[in-house]
Amino acid sequence: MSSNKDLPLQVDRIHAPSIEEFNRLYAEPGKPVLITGVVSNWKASAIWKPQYFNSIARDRQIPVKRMRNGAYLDARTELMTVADYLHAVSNEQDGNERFYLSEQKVEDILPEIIDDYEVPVYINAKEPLAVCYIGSHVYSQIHYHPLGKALLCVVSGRKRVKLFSPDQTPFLYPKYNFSMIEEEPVDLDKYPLYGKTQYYECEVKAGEMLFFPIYWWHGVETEEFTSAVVFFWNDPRKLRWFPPSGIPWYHPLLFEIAPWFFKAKKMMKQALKPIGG
Ligand SMILES: O=C(O)CCC(=O)C(=O)O
Ligand SMILES: [Fe+2]
Repeated sequence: MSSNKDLPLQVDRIHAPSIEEFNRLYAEPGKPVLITGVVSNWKASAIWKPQYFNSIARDRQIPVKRMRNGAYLDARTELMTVADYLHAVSNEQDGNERFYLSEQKVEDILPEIIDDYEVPVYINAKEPLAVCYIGSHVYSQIHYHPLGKALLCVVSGRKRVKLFSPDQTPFLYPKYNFSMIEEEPVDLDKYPLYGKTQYYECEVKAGEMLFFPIYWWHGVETEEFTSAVVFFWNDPRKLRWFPPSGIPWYHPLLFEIAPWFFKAKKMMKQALKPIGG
C-alpha cells in the first residue's frame, strides 16, 4: 500500500484579509485558510490561562466530556468544577482516558468571558454559535461539519490540524460525519485506505484562526494547554428545513435521520409537481 508521500499540502496563511478577499478567495470556493492578525488583538489573548478561568469560576460545575482519546462518538458528559477540570488537564492525563471541555456554548458555561472576544467580521450570520474547546493532551477524531462553516480561533496554546477535502471521503472510513479512525498516527494495517489520502496540515498557534469550509474533514491534535473558541455558522442556502427545531445541528443523531428527512422532502416536492412540469 502506498503511503502519503509529497505531503502534507500547505494551507494558505494570510494576515487579516478584507471581507471581500476572504469571501472571494476562501468562503466561496470552499478553501481552508489560516488567518493571522485578528484573534491576536482580542483581550482574551492576554488572559485566557488556567488561572484566569479559575479566578472567575473556580467552583462552577461545567459539563465535561469523558472519552477514550479520539473517540468522540462514544464520549459521555459529566459535571465537574472548573478547578477540578483544570487540575485534571494540567497533568499529562494517564492512559487513554481523557477529559475535554469541548463543544460547550460559551454563553452557557462561562458568560463572563464573552466580552473577551469579538465575532470575526468574516461571519455573515446574525447569531453564529460560539463554543469553547479548552483542554490539553487530547485528540479530536476526524470529522466534518455537515451543515455549516467554522472558524477555529486559538487564543492560547496551539493545535495541529489535518484537513481533507470532501473528495477524500472514500479513504476516511466514514460513519455519519465522523471517521471511524480514532488514533493519530493512523494504523495503516487497520485502515489501509488512509494511505491514499491527500491531506493538508497546519499548526494553528495562539492568536491565529483556521477556516473550515463546509464538508471539509479535519482531525485536531492538542498537545499542550490550549483555549479556543469556535464559531459555527450555517450556510443559509443549505439550511431551510434542517435541523428540526430544538435539536442542535451538530448532534450526531441528526446524521442518522438526515437521509430520511431529505428523502421525505424530495417525495413531497415530486407529489406537488404539476403534471408534465
Ligand atoms: O479543537 C478540537 O479539539 C476540535 C476542533 C474542531 O473540530 C473544530 O474547530 O471544528
Ligand atoms: Fe470540527
